[in-house]
Amino acid sequence: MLTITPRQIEQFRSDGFLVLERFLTEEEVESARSRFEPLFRGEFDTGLYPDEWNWCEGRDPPDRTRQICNGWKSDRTIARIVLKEEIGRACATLAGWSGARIAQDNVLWKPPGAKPLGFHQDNSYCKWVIPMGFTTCWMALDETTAAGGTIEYARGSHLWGAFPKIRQFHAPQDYREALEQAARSTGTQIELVPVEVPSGGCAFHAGGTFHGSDTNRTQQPRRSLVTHCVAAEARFHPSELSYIYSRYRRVGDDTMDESFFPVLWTESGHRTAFLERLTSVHAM
Ligand SMILES: O=C(O)CCC(=O)C(=O)O
Repeated sequence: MLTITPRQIEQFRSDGFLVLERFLTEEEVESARSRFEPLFRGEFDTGLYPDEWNWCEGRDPPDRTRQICNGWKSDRTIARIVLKEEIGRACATLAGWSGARIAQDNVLWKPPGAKPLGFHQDNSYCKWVIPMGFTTCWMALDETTAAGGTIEYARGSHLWGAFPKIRQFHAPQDYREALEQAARSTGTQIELVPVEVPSGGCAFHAGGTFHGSDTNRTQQPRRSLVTHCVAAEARFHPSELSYIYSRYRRVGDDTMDESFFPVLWTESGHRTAFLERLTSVHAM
């Protein structure tokens, strides 16, 4: 069971992130890794497409970081990990929320030689939600190193203010461009922290924390799973749209349906009922 201490909360609030060496079990790591090849080939065990499928074998250049968003809808093994109650509890505790629901997951695969993901703030992609703001759990499925293109955080950058979406997310020429512009405009020094953890380790980050990742210059793949949470009571913004996620909004109703944005944990004991069935080992 993951316990977040008051000291870790304090560290998260001052740095904008918190790194934990151990989170997933070996069995969870192995089972998740075994789903990457089928998923990116388009073998979806629930029969449903994910919300975003940014890299497909045979369609996209091999030197790109491969990404699927909301893989939980397509694959029960991924669901079992990214929808963990502990993730919801930890994100809510760090953010100071009374509960957390998932807005989006990421299945990320950076093979040897694959190019960077540009530095960005997650919150610039969260305008469609009220209250606006992600808190994220990033999980390593391989041992991560700076040379292997692990995620990097700019310490304290969640306190710099809000910046727009970046020009190019996948394989930009200069992956630090937006970070450097933001630091210049606020007159701040950049302190980069690469997350180097064993497989099964994790890091939590605030929605305002600048992060990105460089080319994988090793011979090992770098695979990660990510859960982006919003507050459990979050609703759709009445006018700001996400061209993908606002499609789940019903006419005249701003509630976020738990079928698509399940509640992972609340302090009053609520967790979306279907998660137990979806994520039980027997359902796989
Ligand atoms: O793993 C990476 O390279 C970046 C992941 C990311 O952008 C995120 O977790 O929000």
